[in-house]
Formats: sequence, C-alpha cells, structure tokens
Amino acid sequence: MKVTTCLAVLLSSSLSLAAAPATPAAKSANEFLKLFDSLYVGLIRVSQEAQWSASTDVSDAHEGERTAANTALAVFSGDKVVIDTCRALLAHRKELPPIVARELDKILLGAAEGPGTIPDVVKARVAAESRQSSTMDGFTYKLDGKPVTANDIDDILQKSTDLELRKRAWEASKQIGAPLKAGLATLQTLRNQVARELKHADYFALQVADYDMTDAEMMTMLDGFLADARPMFLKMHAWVREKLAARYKQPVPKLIPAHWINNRWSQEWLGVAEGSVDLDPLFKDKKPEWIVQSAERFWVSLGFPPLPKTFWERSDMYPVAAGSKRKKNSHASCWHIDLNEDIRSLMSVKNNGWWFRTAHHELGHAYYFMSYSRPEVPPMLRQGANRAMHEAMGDLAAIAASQPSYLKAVGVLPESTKIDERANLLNEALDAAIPFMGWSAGTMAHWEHDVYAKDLPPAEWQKRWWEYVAKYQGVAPPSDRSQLPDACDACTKTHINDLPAQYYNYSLSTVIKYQLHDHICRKILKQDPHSCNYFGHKEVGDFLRSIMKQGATRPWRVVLKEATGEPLSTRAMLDYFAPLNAWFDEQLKGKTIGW
Ligand code: X8Z
Ligand code: ZN
Repeated sequence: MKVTTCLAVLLSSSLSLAAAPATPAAKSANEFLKLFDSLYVGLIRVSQEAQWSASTDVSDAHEGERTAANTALAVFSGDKVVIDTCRALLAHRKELPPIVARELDKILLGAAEGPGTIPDVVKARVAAESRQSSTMDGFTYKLDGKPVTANDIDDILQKSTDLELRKRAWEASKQIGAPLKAGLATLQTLRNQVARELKHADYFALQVADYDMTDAEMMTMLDGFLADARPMFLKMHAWVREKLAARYKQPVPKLIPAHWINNRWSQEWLGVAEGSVDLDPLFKDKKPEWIVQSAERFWVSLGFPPLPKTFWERSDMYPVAAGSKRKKNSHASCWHIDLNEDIRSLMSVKNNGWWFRTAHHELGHAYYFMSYSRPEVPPMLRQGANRAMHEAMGDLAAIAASQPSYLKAVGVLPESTKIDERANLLNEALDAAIPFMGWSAGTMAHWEHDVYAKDLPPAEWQKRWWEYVAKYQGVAPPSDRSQLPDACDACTKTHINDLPAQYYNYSLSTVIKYQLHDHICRKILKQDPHSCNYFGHKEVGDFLRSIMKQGATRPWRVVLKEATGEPLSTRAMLDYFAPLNAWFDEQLKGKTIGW
C-alpha cells in the first residue's frame, strides 16, 4: 500500500519497528501510531493538567492556560496530515490487525473534534468551551440574597419540609442557567460546524459515533428503553405524587412540582420511600475522608490494588474551606491525567449517603483507568469498552454500596437493623433506575438531540425543555418558566455544558449495571440480586477486571455478550424491580395513572 502524506514518508524513513508487521499497511500504520501516540500522550497530559488547574481553581490565568493547552491538542489531533494518513491506512482496513484499525478509527473521531481544515472555527470552539467551563465553575448561587453552594441547595432539597424554602432553593439552583445561555448558543453553532466538517451529520451524531452507531439508531434504542421502563414509571409516578402531596399537605397534582422532589433536576427521586434504610444518620460521626477510604476498601476487597499514593496527594475531594476565595467545579469526576498512573478525583464529599455512593462511583472510574493502563492497550484505546461501560462500573459499585448486606458487613449499619426489603427496593428504583431513565433517555437525550441534530434555536430551548420534562418525567416547574426570556434551565446541568451530547451514556450504563449485577449475583456469587454482597469477593473483582483490562480494544457488544452471556437488554433491570409491580397495583387501586 502507498501512503503519500509527508508525515508518513517521514515516519517510514525515520522509524524502525520491533516486530515485523504482517502487511505493508500494518507496517505503515505501526510507524504512524508510534509517533502519533508519543505526541498525543504528551499533549493530553499537558491539556489535562491545565484543565485540572482550571477546574479546581477558577481564574482568568488558569482559563488562559486551559485554552492554550487544549488548542495545542486540537491542532495536533485534527491536523490534516493525521486525518489523511488515517484515512489512507483505513482504506486497507482488511490488511490491518483489528486493534490497529480501532486505534485509527478513534484517532479520526478525535480529529473530527477539531479538524485542521477550519482552524479558526476550532480555535473559537476551544476558547468558547474553556470560557463556558469557567463561567460554570466560578458561579455563586444566592439564596435569599446570601451565597450558597450546590451542596447547601441539595441539603435543603433533601431535608426540608418547608415548601416555600424548597421552592426558593430550587429556583436558586436555576440561576446559573442564564449566564450560560449565550455561551451554549455559541457552542451549538461551533460544535456543529466542527462535526460537519468531517461529514458527521451534526455534533450529536459525532458523539454517538463512538458507539459505532448513527444518531437515529441511538435514539431508537433510547426510545426502546423508555418504552420498557414506562409501565413501571407510570405506576411509580402515580404513587409518588400521592405520597408527596400528603407530605406537603397539598392537593394531588397531575405533574409533580419540581421543588417537591429531592433533586435539582428530578433525575433521582430520593427520600420518598418510607421505611427504606436512611443512610444519612449513619454517616453523622464519620469524616468525609472516611467516605472515600471506604470506597477504596470496597474495591480493594474485590482484589484490586490500593489507589496510587499520588491519587491521595493530587486529588481534590472535599469542599473548599468556608471563607476561602477559591472556586472549583462542584460536580464529581475522576480524571486520567496521563493515561497512565496519574489518576485524580474532583469531588466535594460530605458525610452523607449520597456522597458515599458517589465516592464508590468515582473510584469505579479510577479502577477502570488502572486496569487498562498496561502496555497491551495503546493510549487511544485506554477508554471504556464504551463510555457507558465506564459509567456502569461506577454505578455498579454505587448499588453495591447501598445494599444493606454490604452496609452491615462494613459496620455502617448495625447488624440488628431490620430491613424492609420492599421499601429498599422501591427506594433503589426511585433513586437509581426508573425515573432516571425518563430523565436521561428522555429529557436530556431528546433535548440535546434537538439542539444539535435539529439546530433548535436558543429562543425555543426553554419551552422545549419543559415540554420534555413533562412528557418524560411527569414533572412541572413550580411556576411557568417556559416564557422566561433569559432563562436556560437545561444549561444548569453540568453535562450540557462540558460533556455535551453524551448523557445517554448514563441510560445505557443503568441498563448495563443491572446486567452486570444480575450476572455477578446469580452466576458468580449464587445469591439473590436483591440481597447480594460483593464485599471481599475476589471472583467478582476478577470478573470486572476481565472487562476493564481490555479497555476499548474490542467492540463493546462483543465484550458485553462475552461477559454476561446476553446482548444489551433491559431484561435484568425489569426483572430486578418486578416484585414492585404487584405491590404498586395494590396501592394504586382506583387511582388515576398518568397525566
Ligand atoms: O455525572 C455523574 C457522575 C460523573 S462521573 C457523578 N452522574 C450523572 C449525574 O450526576 O447527572 C452519575 C449519575 C448521573
Ligand atoms: Zn461517572
């Protein structure tokens, strides 16, 4: 085969290979990848470091450094030579080892994020992304005129029964939307321009391409999840609105007012199921550090190594001290700084049940990073089998961390505590699965799809958002927000700004986590999935590691089928919650379902 780019000529003349490749195409690809990987890893590290500083200490200087580092990365990743070389090599796909073709595919997807053929657009996009993150991370919420943190707002929504205060706190949580709206409008155009340059239909389609799917296929799949979960969701919705109306002494509404629910976006419906284990009091005397250490103990008990020393030295996991001027991103995340050993987490951990689960989730990412950081997995494939699989590992640890048998085993829950299994199952469905499908596969996926694939004008964003919240989540704002000219309630969600067109990752991960859980409990531990404790079981760790260590070297559908014996399916999730059906039917006799 003949590759005519100057980079390839330079490469073939200057590099030698350790092992003779089977075909000329493979030889050229190896030479190209050797140089590409070395430059890419260097640039990614610098870009991640700059992003880390900008996210943990918001300042103009850090924003400037992030923009500079990300521009350098984009210029390299999207260089025309890189694009032409990958395309030329992929024209000989059949002559390439599959892992090499996968690497080249991933490089092309990365290039499509910033094609060198439109440098001004790419530069503008990188700067606009950086600005948007700084605006978001540097924002201060105000409640009754006083500054409050996201944790403070969540505390009120999780604990207060004062409906007026709840409404003010919920409205305060929407303040951040207006300053982000103009930036998102700019990014809507720039992201689509960038994606369309390399012939992706739009930015949403570009993100979905990472799953080897078209956006139509993805939307059909998500609509399938929604249809599968809908019968239970409708029952759950009818039951919850009665419960909350009684709690707040209000008439039973058709749509549930958003400030009645314990989460800023009604994505998780926590604290409705009475009689379920209330975790918060159990952590009252614990330090936030203990929460993260417990999450590490969970993973170590499965046979994973302790986290690297640098994780503890470099992570930023606790709220900024009161009175400090420093501002940091308030959303939990885990970072693979150098695609090798430098792993860090950014959180604002407090000693409550929500952060206990979230810490387990974040360390799931950390252990996935550690498992595929090995010489057999090239840098471009140091990713999850797909992005959802990465989230699923975290989510799996989060459900495992909520199981009473685990909480008893690690001494959080007194041995003598009586467990109301039905209440716990209901609580889990409300918190981690069924309403979450309406939010993730419904509102979030459809709204972002409209924004990118249908170029929905910013003037229509707010109205469309609340139409979807009503349709998919059965929720309404406390007062009409669809006509507020400056508001952007969608923009209040972190991912809309800095992980755009990817939220369906969490819908898939919800489905996958129950498939993995079902397999682990039934096939490996021979336990009932409703009461199943992974803690201390190395065979569970071996199973998870067998998936994680592959990174993205093989197609995700193959990896999932091999691991669980089943293709992607809502079966396990629906089976898991099936015991609630009869109970709901009993509770809802004579009541109206739906809205
Ligand atoms: O963003 C997250 C993780 C990031 S690693 C904490 N999650 C989604 C969200 O908060 O909206 C986990 C569940 C859904
Ligand atoms: Zn995550």
